[in-house]
Amino acid sequence: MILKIKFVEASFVTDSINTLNINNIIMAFQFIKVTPQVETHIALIELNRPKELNALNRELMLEIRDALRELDEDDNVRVVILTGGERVFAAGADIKQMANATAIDMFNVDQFSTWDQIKKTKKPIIAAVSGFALGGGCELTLTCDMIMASETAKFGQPEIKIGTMPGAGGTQRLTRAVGKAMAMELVLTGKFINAEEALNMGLINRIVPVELLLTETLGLAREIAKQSPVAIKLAKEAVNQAFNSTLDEGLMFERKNFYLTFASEDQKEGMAAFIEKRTPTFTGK
Ligand code: CO8
Repeated sequence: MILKIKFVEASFVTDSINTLNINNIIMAFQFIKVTPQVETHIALIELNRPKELNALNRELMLEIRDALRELDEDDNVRVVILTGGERVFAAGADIKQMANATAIDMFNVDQFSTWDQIKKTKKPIIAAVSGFALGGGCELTLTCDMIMASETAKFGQPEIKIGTMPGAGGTQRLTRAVGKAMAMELVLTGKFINAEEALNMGLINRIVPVELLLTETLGLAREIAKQSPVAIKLAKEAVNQAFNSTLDEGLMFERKNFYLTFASEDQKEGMAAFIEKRTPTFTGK
Protein backbone atom coordinates (compact mmCIF):
# COMPACT_ATOMS: atom_id res chain seq x y z
CA MET A 1 0.00 0.00 0.00
CA ILE A 2 1.27 3.48 -0.79
CA LEU A 3 0.33 6.16 1.69
CA LYS A 4 0.83 9.77 0.80
CA ILE A 5 1.28 12.11 3.71
CA LYS A 6 1.54 15.87 3.41
CA PHE A 7 2.64 17.78 6.43
CA VAL A 8 2.18 21.28 5.18
CA GLU A 9 -0.87 23.44 5.18
CA ALA A 10 -1.99 24.49 1.72
CA SER A 11 -1.41 28.15 2.49
CA PHE A 12 2.30 27.51 3.13
CA VAL A 13 2.92 25.60 -0.09
CA THR A 14 4.98 27.96 -2.17
CA ASP A 15 8.20 26.04 -2.78
CA SER A 16 8.62 22.67 -4.42
CA ILE A 17 7.72 19.67 -2.30
CA ASN A 18 10.43 17.08 -1.59
CA THR A 19 9.24 13.52 -1.33
CA LEU A 20 10.67 10.58 0.53
CA ASN A 21 9.73 6.96 -0.06
CA ILE A 22 10.52 4.63 2.80
CA ASN A 23 8.76 1.31 3.23
CA ASN A 24 6.21 2.39 0.64
CA ILE A 25 5.28 5.49 2.54
CA ILE A 26 5.78 8.60 0.45
CA MET A 27 6.33 11.64 2.59
CA ALA A 28 6.19 15.15 1.25
CA PHE A 29 8.29 17.83 2.82
CA GLN A 30 8.44 21.52 2.21
CA PHE A 31 10.91 22.75 4.80
CA ILE A 32 13.39 19.87 4.99
CA LYS A 33 15.10 17.57 2.50
CA VAL A 34 15.54 13.95 3.45
CA THR A 35 17.96 11.53 1.80
CA PRO A 36 17.41 8.12 3.43
CA GLN A 37 20.67 6.68 2.04
CA VAL A 38 23.13 9.51 1.50
CA GLU A 39 25.58 6.63 1.96
CA THR A 40 24.94 3.04 2.93
CA HIS A 41 23.11 3.03 6.28
CA ILE A 42 23.38 6.83 6.69
CA ALA A 43 20.42 9.19 6.31
CA LEU A 44 20.67 12.94 5.86
CA ILE A 45 18.09 15.52 6.93
CA GLU A 46 18.72 19.06 5.68
CA LEU A 47 16.81 22.05 7.01
CA ASN A 48 15.60 24.01 4.02
CA ARG A 49 14.31 27.51 4.84
CA PRO A 50 17.35 29.46 3.69
CA LYS A 51 15.66 32.86 3.40
CA GLU A 52 14.57 32.67 7.04
CA LEU A 53 17.93 31.27 8.19
CA ASN A 54 16.21 27.92 8.74
CA ALA A 55 13.98 29.40 11.47
CA LEU A 56 12.12 26.50 13.01
CA ASN A 57 8.47 27.06 12.27
CA ARG A 58 5.98 24.49 13.51
CA GLU A 59 5.62 22.85 10.12
CA LEU A 60 9.36 22.31 9.81
CA MET A 61 9.53 20.76 13.26
CA LEU A 62 6.63 18.45 12.44
CA GLU A 63 8.45 17.41 9.29
CA ILE A 64 11.56 16.57 11.34
CA ARG A 65 9.40 14.57 13.72
CA ASP A 66 7.79 12.57 10.95
CA ALA A 67 11.00 12.00 9.01
CA LEU A 68 12.80 10.78 12.14
CA ARG A 69 9.94 8.46 12.99
CA GLU A 70 10.20 6.85 9.56
CA LEU A 71 14.00 6.74 9.51
CA ASP A 72 14.03 5.14 12.96
CA GLU A 73 11.86 2.32 11.64
CA ASP A 74 13.84 1.85 8.44
CA ASP A 75 16.23 -1.11 8.90
CA ASN A 76 18.52 0.26 6.20
CA VAL A 77 19.24 3.38 8.26
CA ARG A 78 21.70 3.15 11.15
CA VAL A 79 22.74 6.77 11.70
CA VAL A 80 21.03 10.09 10.93
CA ILE A 81 22.82 13.36 10.16
CA LEU A 82 20.91 16.60 10.71
CA THR A 83 22.29 19.75 9.10
CA GLY A 84 21.27 23.21 8.03
CA GLY A 85 23.88 23.42 5.28
CA GLU A 86 27.07 25.48 5.08
CA ARG A 87 25.64 28.96 5.77
CA VAL A 88 23.41 28.54 8.80
CA PHE A 89 22.16 25.73 11.02
CA ALA A 90 19.04 27.41 12.43
CA ALA A 91 18.40 30.90 13.84
CA GLY A 92 15.89 29.60 16.38
CA ALA A 93 12.18 29.13 16.60
CA ASP A 94 10.22 31.25 14.13
CA ILE A 95 9.82 34.54 15.98
CA LYS A 96 7.31 35.88 13.44
CA GLN A 97 5.10 32.83 13.89
CA MET A 98 4.92 33.12 17.66
CA ALA A 99 5.26 36.88 18.24
CA ASN A 100 1.53 37.45 18.84
CA ALA A 101 0.67 34.10 20.37
CA THR A 102 -0.93 33.89 23.80
CA ALA A 103 0.34 31.50 26.45
CA ILE A 104 -2.69 29.33 25.77
CA ASP A 105 -1.97 29.34 22.01
CA MET A 106 1.55 28.14 22.80
CA PHE A 107 0.19 25.55 25.22
CA ASN A 108 -2.44 24.27 22.80
CA VAL A 109 -0.14 23.89 19.81
CA ASP A 110 1.46 20.47 19.90
CA GLN A 111 5.00 21.78 19.40
CA PHE A 112 6.88 19.61 21.82
CA SER A 113 5.88 16.20 20.43
CA THR A 114 8.46 16.87 17.80
CA TRP A 115 11.22 17.43 20.37
CA ASP A 116 10.03 14.33 22.21
CA GLN A 117 10.36 12.33 18.98
CA ILE A 118 13.95 13.48 18.52
CA LYS A 119 14.66 12.41 22.09
CA LYS A 120 12.91 9.06 21.51
CA THR A 121 14.81 8.23 18.31
CA LYS A 122 16.76 5.05 18.97
CA LYS A 123 19.36 5.59 16.28
CA PRO A 124 22.17 8.08 16.79
CA ILE A 125 21.64 11.56 15.36
CA ILE A 126 24.65 13.74 14.56
CA ALA A 127 24.14 17.48 14.15
CA ALA A 128 26.42 19.05 11.52
CA VAL A 129 26.50 22.75 12.38
CA SER A 130 27.77 25.64 10.31
CA GLY A 131 26.86 29.27 11.01
CA PHE A 132 24.25 30.20 13.59
CA ALA A 133 22.68 27.61 15.90
CA LEU A 134 20.61 29.90 18.10
CA GLY A 135 17.72 29.52 20.51
CA GLY A 136 15.66 26.54 19.33
CA GLY A 137 18.42 25.89 16.80
CA CYS A 138 20.97 25.46 19.58
CA GLU A 139 18.46 23.35 21.50
CA LEU A 140 17.97 21.21 18.41
CA THR A 141 21.71 20.45 18.30
CA LEU A 142 21.61 19.64 22.02
CA THR A 143 18.80 17.16 21.41
CA CYS A 144 21.04 15.33 18.94
CA ASP A 145 23.65 12.86 20.21
CA MET A 146 26.80 14.46 18.84
CA ILE A 147 27.66 17.82 17.33
CA MET A 148 30.17 18.38 14.54
CA ALA A 149 30.83 22.06 13.93
CA SER A 150 32.48 24.09 11.22
CA GLU A 151 34.81 26.99 12.03
CA THR A 152 31.92 29.39 11.38
CA ALA A 153 29.54 27.81 13.88
CA LYS A 154 28.04 30.14 16.49
CA PHE A 155 25.93 28.84 19.35
CA GLY A 156 23.70 30.82 21.66
CA GLN A 157 20.46 31.05 23.60
CA PRO A 158 19.43 34.63 22.76
CA GLU A 159 15.78 34.27 23.85
CA ILE A 160 16.43 36.59 26.80
CA LYS A 161 17.01 39.43 24.32
CA ILE A 162 13.50 39.07 22.96
CA GLY A 163 11.85 38.94 26.36
CA THR A 164 11.54 35.21 26.79
CA MET A 165 13.74 32.24 27.70
CA PRO A 166 14.71 28.84 26.28
CA GLY A 167 11.77 26.46 26.02
CA ALA A 168 13.09 23.33 24.31
CA GLY A 169 15.79 22.20 26.70
CA GLY A 170 18.22 25.13 26.70
CA THR A 171 18.22 25.50 30.46
CA GLN A 172 18.45 21.75 31.03
CA ARG A 173 20.51 20.10 28.28
CA LEU A 174 22.88 23.04 27.93
CA THR A 175 23.50 23.03 31.68
CA ARG A 176 24.23 19.32 31.62
CA ALA A 177 26.55 19.79 28.63
CA VAL A 178 28.60 22.80 29.77
CA GLY A 179 27.90 23.15 33.50
CA LYS A 180 25.99 25.75 35.50
CA ALA A 181 28.32 28.74 35.20
CA MET A 182 28.52 28.87 31.41
CA ALA A 183 24.88 27.85 30.93
CA MET A 184 23.80 30.69 33.22
CA GLU A 185 25.97 33.16 31.32
CA LEU A 186 24.68 32.07 27.92
CA VAL A 187 21.03 31.94 28.96
CA LEU A 188 21.05 35.17 31.00
CA THR A 189 23.05 37.34 28.57
CA GLY A 190 22.02 35.80 25.25
CA LYS A 191 25.63 36.08 24.05
CA PHE A 192 26.91 33.87 21.24
CA ILE A 193 29.94 31.60 21.47
CA ASN A 194 32.08 30.49 18.55
CA ALA A 195 33.09 26.95 17.65
CA GLU A 196 36.33 27.07 19.61
CA GLU A 197 34.60 28.25 22.78
CA ALA A 198 31.95 25.57 22.27
CA LEU A 199 34.66 22.94 21.92
CA ASN A 200 36.43 24.13 25.06
CA MET A 201 33.15 23.90 26.99
CA GLY A 202 32.55 20.33 25.85
CA LEU A 203 29.46 21.31 23.87
CA ILE A 204 30.64 19.86 20.56
CA ASN A 205 32.68 16.92 19.33
CA ARG A 206 35.08 18.73 16.99
CA ILE A 207 35.67 21.63 14.61
CA VAL A 208 36.29 21.12 10.91
CA PRO A 209 36.64 23.44 7.91
CA VAL A 210 33.27 24.49 6.45
CA GLU A 211 33.84 22.73 3.15
CA LEU A 212 34.62 19.47 4.99
CA LEU A 213 31.71 19.56 7.43
CA LEU A 214 29.59 16.97 5.67
CA THR A 215 32.58 14.82 4.71
CA GLU A 216 33.87 14.71 8.28
CA THR A 217 30.41 14.13 9.71
CA LEU A 218 29.91 11.28 7.26
CA GLY A 219 33.23 9.87 8.46
CA LEU A 220 31.97 9.83 12.05
CA ALA A 221 28.62 8.40 10.96
CA ARG A 222 30.40 5.66 8.99
CA GLU A 223 32.40 4.63 12.08
CA ILE A 224 29.13 4.20 13.97
CA ALA A 225 27.20 2.62 11.09
CA LYS A 226 29.65 -0.25 10.80
CA GLN A 227 29.06 -1.35 14.43
CA SER A 228 26.20 -3.55 15.60
CA PRO A 229 22.98 -1.55 15.21
CA VAL A 230 21.52 -3.35 18.23
CA ALA A 231 24.48 -2.54 20.47
CA ILE A 232 24.56 1.04 19.17
CA LYS A 233 20.93 1.63 20.12
CA LEU A 234 21.31 0.00 23.54
CA ALA A 235 24.51 1.94 24.23
CA LYS A 236 22.93 5.26 23.18
CA GLU A 237 20.01 4.56 25.50
CA ALA A 238 22.38 3.80 28.37
CA VAL A 239 24.47 6.98 27.88
CA ASN A 240 21.29 9.07 27.87
CA GLN A 241 20.15 7.32 31.03
CA ALA A 242 23.11 8.96 32.78
CA PHE A 243 21.16 12.23 32.68
CA ASN A 244 18.03 10.75 34.19
CA SER A 245 19.18 8.64 37.08
CA THR A 246 21.43 8.26 40.08
CA LEU A 247 24.75 6.50 39.50
CA ASP A 248 23.46 3.23 40.93
CA GLU A 249 20.29 3.36 38.82
CA GLY A 250 22.34 4.19 35.74
CA LEU A 251 24.78 1.36 36.39
CA MET A 252 21.91 -1.08 36.78
CA PHE A 253 20.36 0.20 33.52
CA GLU A 254 23.70 -0.18 31.75
CA ARG A 255 24.13 -3.72 33.07
CA LYS A 256 20.69 -4.78 31.78
CA ASN A 257 21.44 -3.37 28.34
CA PHE A 258 24.84 -5.08 28.38
CA TYR A 259 23.14 -8.42 29.14
CA LEU A 260 20.63 -7.71 26.38
CA THR A 261 23.38 -7.44 23.74
CA PHE A 262 24.03 -11.14 24.42
CA ALA A 263 20.57 -11.88 22.97
CA SER A 264 21.75 -10.53 19.62
CA GLU A 265 23.35 -12.38 16.72
CA ASP A 266 25.61 -9.35 16.38
CA GLN A 267 27.27 -10.04 19.74
CA LYS A 268 27.95 -13.65 18.69
CA GLU A 269 29.24 -12.44 15.32
CA GLY A 270 31.39 -9.68 16.85
CA MET A 271 33.12 -11.95 19.34
CA ALA A 272 33.51 -14.82 16.85
CA ALA A 273 35.07 -12.42 14.34
CA PHE A 274 37.52 -11.21 16.98
CA ILE A 275 38.58 -14.77 17.80
CA GLU A 276 38.81 -15.72 14.11
CA LYS A 277 40.78 -12.53 13.36
CA ARG A 278 38.34 -11.25 10.73
CA THR A 279 36.09 -8.23 10.29
CA PRO A 280 32.59 -8.76 11.72
CA THR A 281 29.47 -8.39 9.61
CA PHE A 282 26.71 -6.91 11.71
CA THR A 283 23.10 -7.27 10.65
CA GLY A 284 21.17 -5.68 13.50
CA LYS A 285 19.71 -9.03 14.52
N1 CO8 B 1 12.55 33.69 13.30
C1 CO8 B 1 12.01 34.21 12.18
N2 CO8 B 1 12.73 34.83 11.23
C2 CO8 B 1 14.06 34.91 11.43
C3 CO8 B 1 14.68 34.41 12.56
C4 CO8 B 1 13.87 33.75 13.53
N3 CO8 B 1 14.37 33.18 14.63
N4 CO8 B 1 16.00 34.66 12.49
C5 CO8 B 1 16.19 35.31 11.33
N5 CO8 B 1 15.01 35.46 10.69
C6 CO8 B 1 14.77 36.13 9.40
C7 CO8 B 1 14.90 37.62 9.54
O1 CO8 B 1 13.70 38.20 10.02
C8 CO8 B 1 15.22 38.02 8.13
O2 CO8 B 1 14.02 37.99 7.39
P1 CO8 B 1 13.67 39.25 6.39
O3 CO8 B 1 14.75 39.21 5.34
O4 CO8 B 1 12.32 38.90 5.88
O5 CO8 B 1 13.74 40.49 7.23
C9 CO8 B 1 16.07 36.87 7.62
O6 CO8 B 1 15.80 35.77 8.48
C10 CO8 B 1 17.55 37.17 7.70
O7 CO8 B 1 17.85 37.57 9.04
P2 CO8 B 1 18.71 38.89 9.40
O8 CO8 B 1 18.49 39.95 8.37
O9 CO8 B 1 18.41 39.27 10.81
O10 CO8 B 1 20.19 38.30 9.24
P3 CO8 B 1 21.50 38.83 9.98
O11 CO8 B 1 22.62 38.10 9.32
O12 CO8 B 1 21.55 40.29 10.03
O13 CO8 B 1 21.36 38.31 11.50
C11 CO8 B 1 20.88 36.69 13.22
C12 CO8 B 1 21.38 36.95 11.78
C13 CO8 B 1 21.90 37.24 14.22
C14 CO8 B 1 20.76 35.19 13.38
C15 CO8 B 1 19.53 37.40 13.43
O14 CO8 B 1 18.67 37.04 12.36
C16 CO8 B 1 18.86 37.03 14.71
O15 CO8 B 1 19.22 37.54 15.75
N6 CO8 B 1 17.84 36.15 14.64
C17 CO8 B 1 17.04 35.79 15.79
C18 CO8 B 1 17.81 34.88 16.73
C19 CO8 B 1 16.95 34.54 17.94
O16 CO8 B 1 16.58 35.37 18.72
N7 CO8 B 1 16.64 33.24 18.08
C20 CO8 B 1 15.83 32.75 19.17
C21 CO8 B 1 14.40 32.67 18.73
S1 CO8 B 1 13.31 32.24 20.06
C22 CO8 B 1 13.56 30.56 20.24
O17 CO8 B 1 14.27 29.93 19.53
C23 CO8 B 1 12.79 29.94 21.34
C24 CO8 B 1 12.80 28.41 21.25
C25 CO8 B 1 11.78 27.90 22.21
C26 CO8 B 1 11.38 26.45 21.99
C27 CO8 B 1 10.88 26.15 20.63
C28 CO8 B 1 9.46 25.68 20.67
C29 CO8 B 1 9.01 25.34 19.29
